[in-house]
Amino acid sequence: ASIPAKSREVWKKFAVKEFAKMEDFQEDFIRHVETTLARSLYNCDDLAAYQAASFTLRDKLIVEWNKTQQKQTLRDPKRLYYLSLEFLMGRFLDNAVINLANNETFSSAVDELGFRLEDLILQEPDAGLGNGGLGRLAACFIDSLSTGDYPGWGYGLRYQYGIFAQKIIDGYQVETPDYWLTYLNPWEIPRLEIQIPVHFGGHVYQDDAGNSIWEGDESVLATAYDYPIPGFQTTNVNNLRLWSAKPTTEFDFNKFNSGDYQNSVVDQQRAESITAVLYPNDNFDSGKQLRLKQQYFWVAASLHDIVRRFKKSRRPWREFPQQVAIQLNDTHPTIAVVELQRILIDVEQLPWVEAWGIVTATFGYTNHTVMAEALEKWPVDVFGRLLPRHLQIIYDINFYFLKEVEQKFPSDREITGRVSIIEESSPKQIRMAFLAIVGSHKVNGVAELHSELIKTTIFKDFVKVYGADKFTNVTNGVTPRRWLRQANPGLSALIASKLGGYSYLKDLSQLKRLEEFAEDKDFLHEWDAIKVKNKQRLAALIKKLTGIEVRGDVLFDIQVKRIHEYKRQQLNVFGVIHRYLTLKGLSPEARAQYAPKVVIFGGKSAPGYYMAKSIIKLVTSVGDVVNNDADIGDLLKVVFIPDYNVSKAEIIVPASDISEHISTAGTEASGTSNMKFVLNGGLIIGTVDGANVEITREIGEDNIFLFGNLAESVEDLRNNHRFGKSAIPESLALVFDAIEGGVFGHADEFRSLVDSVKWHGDHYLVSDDFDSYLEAHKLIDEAYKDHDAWVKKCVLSVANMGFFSSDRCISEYAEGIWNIEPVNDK
Ligand code: B1H
Ligand code: IMP
Repeated sequence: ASIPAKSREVWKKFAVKEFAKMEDFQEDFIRHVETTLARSLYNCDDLAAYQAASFTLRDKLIVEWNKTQQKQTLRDPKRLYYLSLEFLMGRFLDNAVINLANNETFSSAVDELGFRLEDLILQEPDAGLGNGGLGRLAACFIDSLSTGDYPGWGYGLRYQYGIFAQKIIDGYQVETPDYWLTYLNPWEIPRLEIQIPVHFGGHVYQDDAGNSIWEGDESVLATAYDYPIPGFQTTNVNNLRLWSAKPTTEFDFNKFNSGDYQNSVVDQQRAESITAVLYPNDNFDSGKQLRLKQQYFWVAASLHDIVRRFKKSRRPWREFPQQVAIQLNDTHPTIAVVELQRILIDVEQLPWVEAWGIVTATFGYTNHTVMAEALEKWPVDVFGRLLPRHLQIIYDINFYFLKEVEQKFPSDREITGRVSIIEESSPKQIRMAFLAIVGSHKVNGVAELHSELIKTTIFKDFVKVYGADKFTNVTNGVTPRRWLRQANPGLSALIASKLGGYSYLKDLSQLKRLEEFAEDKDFLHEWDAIKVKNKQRLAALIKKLTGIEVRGDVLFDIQVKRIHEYKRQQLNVFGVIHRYLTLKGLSPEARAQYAPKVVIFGGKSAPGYYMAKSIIKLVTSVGDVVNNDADIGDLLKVVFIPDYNVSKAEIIVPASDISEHISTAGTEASGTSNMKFVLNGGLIIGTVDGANVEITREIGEDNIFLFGNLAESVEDLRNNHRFGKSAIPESLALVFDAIEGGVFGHADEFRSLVDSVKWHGDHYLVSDDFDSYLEAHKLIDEAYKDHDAWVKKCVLSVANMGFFSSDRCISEYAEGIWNIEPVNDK
């Protein structure tokens, strides 16, 4: 309800003011310490100071948030809703300072109050509501939507436990829960008055008019927490709305009347478990029933909110797709397709065909993986018990779809079985990716190679059914605000000094002008000095976290990402072992020909993923041997950084000379850390996979170390293994001999790692790519010796990375898929 006209003068008189001056900020800060936090100058520690500083910025954000939302409500443009089960946001304070305030002014204002901004930033726990690339991509997209003035909302879940914290104990990964909400969280605005009922289970019956009525037997409430998302150099502030599950205030009177008070409370508490914890799997579908409940809870609440907002402008339903675009981040929100159809036919009483036309014009689906074990399927019986009406609708969708397919291919009797949304296996399963394709108007992959692969492999029959135009590519990108300005203040300032300010962070193609400085000795020198500083910053972190001392002036070779067989950290560690054995076999003089190097690993394994955990153990065990070998000294150090997360990435990424993106060709859909590393002036070693292909095209073949077999050969190579036609190369055999000989501790611990290559078909083609991998590392060693030439390569690479801004990515989605436009006063 809005304030009556006669009272508005009072409101305007006391509206929150901008803070232009340092003193304004300090005044607000102290007010928050004394009132919001109920502290004083006698008991204000770093935590309280972090909170007060955050509340101060948040006030400004909320003012702009309100203006943005009011403007959007008034203009009522088409809006984009990004549905993602993961938003891997990291910290907010640092980002808000960069986007909202003058960094130096803010920092000295904090200084004068007796604190250091860097210390306050460290008080904030990461918002780790995601697993890896997919979740961080959603976070970058939200940032770019705000920066580009797009009317876009994110919808997700407010997990109480984010991705677990990883401890390394005796070389093994141990998971501990990430309860990140211990202290007051200044970055969220609880909207506890928003309470959307969500139902599960029950049964469906027909009423007298023949309508289907779904009566659930369990209800919970979805309540909203809003995160204002600032843009860079704009006043536009979008909203990320995360849902939290709460018990209904209604009481189960049956239990109450039978005197079972205790149990009726227990039932209510169960509601909260829906949003308790993020499933810690990356590229893997665990198929748990609670996960399905999370999905429907989130989708139902989000659609309710979207439909409510649409209805405010009293437009006819057929205009829904002109007002609303919904993007499905992977198949996790696919039930939204069914839920919208249900709302339209069961609640709004639209005819099926009209409703289905609206649904399919609204949704877009982004696929992020071709790996079989990651493709979501739900057993029909599990699904039907939780969502009986939705199951009926899925059968109807499939019925109409298959009829269409039959008409189109009357002589092909197999195709309907291949494209059916229901897999006729036992048990029968719902193929969520197929449902997402049928329910959307566009399907996109996340890098060129990947988008080609989905058309020729997992979705090839759908290309026949719908034509190739339904399938498109939008290559991923990353936000240069967090991944350059925030992570690497030194380099971004140097670039700003050459390009005339920081506007390049909003138009990353401006980096191209750095090419003019590629021969400038002073510039190259400054550039290199920044890299060394970044490496020293990382060396200090390594010392703090692992106790291992590494030099800051040697080659840093880094692989940080989720631990996964397809990402092939095992290839990397086998290569490290090979280098170690080679060095050991040389005379001290010959050894001195090698440049010293630090090999750094980091990343989490899914808690139940045995092979990934073995890889971690092998890395730490190799480190224990190599780092303590007097023959080796500084020539080789091996480090595993525990608990890799967004805020650690901000320190690690700017410190690489070389980073590794070495997945089996055809398995990594895109990768986004490859982009972050190159953007920060590191070179990469990689396979011809994911976005490595386009990075190569942009920066030039001379500036990247590519190796290994191509995606097109993978099937044949796997077959060769199956029929005993491949041999382990000599180089790798030596590595296996050392492992099996107990050089790195009990061979049994690494048995399955070695055997999967030697005896079990080497699915990830480690043996096929090993020699080529070693060759690429030789080239790296050579290239690094000519240091000036190396730095020049780095500069030329950065100059050509403009394409990989998530701003470019969002503008492609906006034009090609969402059909939305910026809302601003320009
Ligand atoms: C990516 C996932 C993923 N692809 C299932 N698929 C999950 C699948 O919890 N689950 O069930 C979680 C995550 N994540 C990644 O997406 C790709 O592997 C990367 O190559 C890509 O860069 C990233 C963003 O597109
Ligand atoms: P929603 O779209 O209804 O969720 O509203 C989101 C925000 O938009 C609100 O919190 C207001 O800031 C703004 N808003 C909503 N309705 C109106 C209106 O009628 N006039 C101006 N602003 C509005």
